[in-house]
Amino acid sequence: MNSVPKQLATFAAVLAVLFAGGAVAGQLIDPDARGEDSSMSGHGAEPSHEDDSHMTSTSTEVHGLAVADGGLRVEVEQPELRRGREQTIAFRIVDGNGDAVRDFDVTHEKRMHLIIARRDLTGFQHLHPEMAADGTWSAPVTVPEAGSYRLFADFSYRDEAITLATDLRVDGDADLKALPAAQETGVSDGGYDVQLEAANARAGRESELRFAITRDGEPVDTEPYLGAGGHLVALREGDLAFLHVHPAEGDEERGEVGFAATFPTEGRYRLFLQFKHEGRVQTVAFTQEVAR
Ligand SMILES: [Cu+2]
Repeated sequence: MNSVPKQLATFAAVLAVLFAGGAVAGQLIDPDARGEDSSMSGHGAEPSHEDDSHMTSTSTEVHGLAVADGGLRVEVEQPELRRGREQTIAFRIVDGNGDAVRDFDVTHEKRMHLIIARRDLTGFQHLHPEMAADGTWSAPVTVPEAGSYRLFADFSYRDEAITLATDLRVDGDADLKALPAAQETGVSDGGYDVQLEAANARAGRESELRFAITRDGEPVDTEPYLGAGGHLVALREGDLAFLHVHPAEGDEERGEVGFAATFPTEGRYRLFLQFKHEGRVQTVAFTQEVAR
């Protein structure tokens, strides 16, 4: 796996370009020049809005807000799930002709990363579905709590990182939670203590996020998970914009996992750190405040 660091570096560079470039590119790119979107929204013949400062952080640069992007679309077979029972979630990624895409690139050891999170940023799940010959992805899933959820299909196609998202509904009355206040310590679902260091997280520039992992006070050296020391998903409060980052290179202090993340805007984000130890994947969540 000699190529992994290079892949990560490339991926990080792509992210950095996508997010760091957002503020500038939003001013430069004609939002009507995006092919499908312009015809769908009926703006093709209208003057562009590139001088409107509100356009600087549109979904053009922020991932995971749209069911269709980059000429592709996500279609979920059954977006209504029953609470608390295992069922199959199935979806396809289709192109402009409605044909299922099947030749995905491998990123982080998988061709498809499926993330599910409730609108209040609880109920995070990270799954790796399997693809049938006809291009249908499916995975068993159990969602214990009712409510409105987002499904994120995160993948790479023809060397372009794409995150498509759509709604899922889980039956029953939802007990929606306020986002927890920012806190530097958390406990994973398997009982590992995690300390977050994220001094000076600022919008639009690279921020370093370091997680120190201990169990019973002893530093824990994580095992490789998806080709790295840990995996981090960040979702923005309010719209669940999706930021998918992997460890920065060359940190690897004992018991620590470090990430370089570029948050597109100020605001609050929910960070979902996953790491592997003793063969089990641990998940722990943090609220991160990002300043202007
Ligand atoms: Cu994944």
